[in-house]
Amino acid sequence: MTEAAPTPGSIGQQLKVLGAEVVLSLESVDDKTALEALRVEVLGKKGKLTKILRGLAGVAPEERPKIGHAANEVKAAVERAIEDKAKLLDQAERQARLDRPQLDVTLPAFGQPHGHLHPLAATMKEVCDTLCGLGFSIAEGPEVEDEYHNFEALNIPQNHPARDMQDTFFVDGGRVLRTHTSPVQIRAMESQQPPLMIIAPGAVYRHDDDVTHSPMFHQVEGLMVDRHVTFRHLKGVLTAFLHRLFGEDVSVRFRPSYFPFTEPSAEVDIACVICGGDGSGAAGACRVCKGTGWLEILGSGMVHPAVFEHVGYDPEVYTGFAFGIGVERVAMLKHGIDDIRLFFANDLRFIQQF
Ligand code: 2NL
Repeated sequence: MTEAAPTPGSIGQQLKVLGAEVVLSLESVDDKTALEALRVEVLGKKGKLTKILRGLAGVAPEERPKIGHAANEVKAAVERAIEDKAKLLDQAERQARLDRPQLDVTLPAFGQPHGHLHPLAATMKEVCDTLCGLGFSIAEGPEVEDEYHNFEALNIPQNHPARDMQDTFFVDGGRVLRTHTSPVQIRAMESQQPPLMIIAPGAVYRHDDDVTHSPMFHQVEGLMVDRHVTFRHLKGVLTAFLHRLFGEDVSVRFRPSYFPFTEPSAEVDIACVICGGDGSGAAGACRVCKGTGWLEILGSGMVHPAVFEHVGYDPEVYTGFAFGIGVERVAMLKHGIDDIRLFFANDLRFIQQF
């Protein structure tokens, strides 16, 4: 069967049908993508309109202008309809945006993230708060000291190894970075008479740098001076201090020791906070106390009479005890940290764990 030759009538009919189809299709188009697809389907190079107009070839030449005119009208009408629809879609989209719930600027803001104390600052505060609770007051002094207050007044003689270049940072003019906070206590005794019950917290400096030593670290020293202060006061106060800091159940022991500025001197141990004093860990000996069951936590002693002479206290009238505790060491033992440098690297992955 051969196809009937196209007639002007049938092409005109097809154009009309196409126009009606577009009007109908537009009703169900509800976004820009579908609209563009429809435009291409009708007006595109390979679209329905082009396909219909191919039939013009078989139409008598004198009839062609009429059909061409009709085709242009349909094309213009379709373009207009699509343009109108696009405008409608834009409008609807804007309205939808306006209808969406608005930002309520009266709502309360999100809270600011809270920081927290550095583990060293927290340990320092705990140590100082505990000692203040036992009656000590805080004293402060310079970090750059003269050799007299850092060494001489503490009965550390000129040729003592502690004064060595290897341990001490020397500044110009015979001054040093304080190697302990004892000079703060020397200055306190120089400026006031007993009774005295002070602690000296702060940064100190020693020429030392490895896993357990930092060139700058922190110390809290304590000093109690009055008539009739004895070694029993030292033992009682330091035991109470350690029980408050590490728990009332922790065992405390005093071992004989030596410091130039105290006589007699004692080092104080507590039962290991990690293994509880039995010396064993997951794989053999406890990592922290090395299997001894004990941790050295502070140094102490009765103030040497030569120190009292230097500050003008009569050693026949006054006695006193003193002690020193390392803040980094306490923090490391408490948290099981094995490298002191972690405290000073400012790596948030470390700091935020506390
Ligand atoms: C330690 C040892 C100690 C002192 C510090 C002191 C201060 C004065 C007079 C006498 Cl003004 N003594 N301080 C006494 C004994 C030990 O510290 O191992 N610290 C971490």
